[in-house]
Amino acid sequence: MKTYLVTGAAGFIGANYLKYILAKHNDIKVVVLDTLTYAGNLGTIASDIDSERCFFIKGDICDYSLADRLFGEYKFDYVVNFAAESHVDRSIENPQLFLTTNILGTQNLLDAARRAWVTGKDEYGYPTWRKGVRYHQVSTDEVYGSLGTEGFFTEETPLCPHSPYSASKTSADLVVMAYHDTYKMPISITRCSNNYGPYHFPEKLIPLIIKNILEGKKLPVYGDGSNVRDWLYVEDHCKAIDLVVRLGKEGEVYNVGGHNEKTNLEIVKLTISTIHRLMSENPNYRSLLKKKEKDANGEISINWIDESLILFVKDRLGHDQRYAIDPTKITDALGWYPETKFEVGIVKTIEWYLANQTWVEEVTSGDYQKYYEKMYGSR
Ligand code: NAD
Ligand code: TDX
Repeated sequence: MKTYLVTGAAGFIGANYLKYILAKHNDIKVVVLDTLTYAGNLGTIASDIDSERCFFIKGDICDYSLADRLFGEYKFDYVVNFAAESHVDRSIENPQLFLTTNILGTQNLLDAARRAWVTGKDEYGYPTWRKGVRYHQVSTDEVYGSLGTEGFFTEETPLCPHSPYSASKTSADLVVMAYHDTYKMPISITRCSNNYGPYHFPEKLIPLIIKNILEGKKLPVYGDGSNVRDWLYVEDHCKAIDLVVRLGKEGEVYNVGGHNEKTNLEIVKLTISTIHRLMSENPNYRSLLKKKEKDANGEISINWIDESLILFVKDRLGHDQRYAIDPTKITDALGWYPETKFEVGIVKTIEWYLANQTWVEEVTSGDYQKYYEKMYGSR
């Protein structure tokens, strides 16, 4: 029986990971630590929490005494750190929060793990570690910076972050590696490309576009929409983390990506046409639209759901042009590959949002409206 500390599991990827490992492994216990920022929603994982296999603790990864108390109480074998401030645009507005959570929060967890897991010293003065423990850091392809039209990020690509968000994630990776090099701490790191799927907070491109279409709003595309992201279905990312935590080599970095490059404009156009198609095939979905004008058949009209909704807006400061991952290492070492084809994953994702509007309303009822006004005005 392994006991996990999973931080940030009330957010997008952490929640998907929590659901995945609880379904996949019967013989595990999981403690979720999440401070429930605007991006964390307890409702997302409420049905996963019980008093036998999955426990929830509301708290900050930067809290020193809380981390010590949890390590003492639960005797964790694995720490999987998802907790972070994750939105690039917000990092441009408030870098300090990103540096505090993403760097110092990581260091605090590493130190708590170190205090709990070190058993003694070897003949050279290096700490010795409890058998079978692992600290895993969930990182991002953004640490590598930006690509031109050619090439892919490998694990050897030099780190060259540009935004305050990616600089904070890079710093955290360096601290994690430093603990491996200095203390021989058993760690691993995964660096993944852009995820999409259920429970994605609607400040990020795909869920924001879906939400805006349903509300009849314009679809903001930064700059000329030519920036490229390498999209991966979130469950494939969760599978990769599960493999690396259990079977990946200590001290190693693994890149995780979908070989699925799309420009932002392609993503927005595909989302428009998919919603249009789903609403043509299933008119019941049209009741989700805020605009209730009728078409010639007396149905709620979807004639306006087209590319005229796209609005090119001011570019993101320091906007990285292209991300693309080479996942050869994790495929060769652990047999991982992106199982969900994008054409399938994007339809599944849009259908999930159409079926889960209550979740969207729940997570966007607080700070979201203020944030949206500030970022995009009242469009
Ligand atoms: P998210 O913003 O949806 O969720 C972050 C979670 O962390 C939330 O539940 C939030 O409440 C929690 N949190 C924030 N600060 C905390 C603190 N101080 N203490 C405890 N909990 C705290 O993020 P996400 O998109 O699910 O990303 C999860 C991780 O994966 C992040 O580390 C991110 O850098 C990384 N990542 C994300 C993507 C992506 O496409 N979203 C891609 C690669 C890597
Ligand atoms: O309204 C928008 N219009 C737009 O054109 C938004 C929100 C985004 N964009 C563009 C910016 C990016 O080029 O779409 C692309 C994707 O943007 P985001 O969804 O904000 O993701 P990105 O900045 O690429 O970062 C994501 O992937 C890597 C996650 O948020 C990070 O946490 C992860 O590390």
